[in-house]
Amino acid sequence: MPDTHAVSAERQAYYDAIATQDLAPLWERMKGLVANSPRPKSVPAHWRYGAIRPHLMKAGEMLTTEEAERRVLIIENPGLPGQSRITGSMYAGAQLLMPGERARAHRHTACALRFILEGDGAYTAVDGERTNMKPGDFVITPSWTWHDHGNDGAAPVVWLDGLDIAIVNMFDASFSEEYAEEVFPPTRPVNDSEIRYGGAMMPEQTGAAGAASPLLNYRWERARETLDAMLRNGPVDACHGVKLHYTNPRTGGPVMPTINASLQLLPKGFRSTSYRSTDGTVFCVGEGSGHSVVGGTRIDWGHNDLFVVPSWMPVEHEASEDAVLFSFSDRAAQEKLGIWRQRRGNA
Ligand code: 1HN
Repeated sequence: MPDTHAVSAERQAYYDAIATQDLAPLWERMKGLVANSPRPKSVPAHWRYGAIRPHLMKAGEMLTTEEAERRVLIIENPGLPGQSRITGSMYAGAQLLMPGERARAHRHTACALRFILEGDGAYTAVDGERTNMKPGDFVITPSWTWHDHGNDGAAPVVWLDGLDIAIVNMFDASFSEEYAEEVFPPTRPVNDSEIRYGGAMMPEQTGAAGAASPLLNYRWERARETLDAMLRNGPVDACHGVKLHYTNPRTGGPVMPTINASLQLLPKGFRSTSYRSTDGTVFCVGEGSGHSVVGGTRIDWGHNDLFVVPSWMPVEHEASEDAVLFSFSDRAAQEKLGIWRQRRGNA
């Protein structure tokens, strides 16, 4: 909060004088700079898939992917208007590829994730390896990898994009370039990384682990089965139900250096205990329905809806049928910086 106390004429003259030298008094600003606890500008927010989808389909009629490069509706937090952010640090968008369409090859320093919402005919290619994408699959595009998308199916394909653009821009470290051709030449067999890394075993290899996971696609089907078994076998966590973090198989750590992503199952009738953490989190409903209370705001969600829990706001979830929530946040970056905190319960 800016301090609004009255300032004497002498001090004001002093502040005006130092301002001409690009100097400012910390004692007037300290409280605004260093909060006692997080004061996120993002607010609890909810987007129904049924509200996004018609607008996205209209964009599908209005413009081609050649025109758009990526045909995406940015999902923007109402507390951060015009900033292309869904939380303080994360970008999110809903992307549409119509049958037969391509989205040309490019790369950038920001890393990206996809969570597939609808349609199963599309692929993403990352540095020459294609992976076919089905609803609920979680796909990564690590920093500075060439990537293009295509839809070879008969139906529109829609997915959620998440990127760490605001983090890269905070560091003024953004680079990007277009590939000379529309499609980056395939250099690996389709789904090669899934074959090598997707089975809880790893190829013999030398050399250090890279910054991001070598596995490009984490399948819905496998994760969903695991969640079911975890629910049957217990225990069920009071705050999270049963929850899996997508990990880099070479390190056990998060899939990409800045972003953590997870999938959790809330069984029908489950009511979670209050939870808060410093990573403002984007949720996408992979299955089922229920509601969450986010900092006192009730959000009633259904399949493919999105909602946001800003940093340090308490959240409680309740499932009206078995529900699966996908989520992502900047927790990976915060943990590296040693600043991530969580609080379980109301203590
Ligand atoms: C991007 O490269 C994609 O590759 C999607 O599909 C959304 C938003 C901002 C910057 C780059 C993609 C993006 C993006």
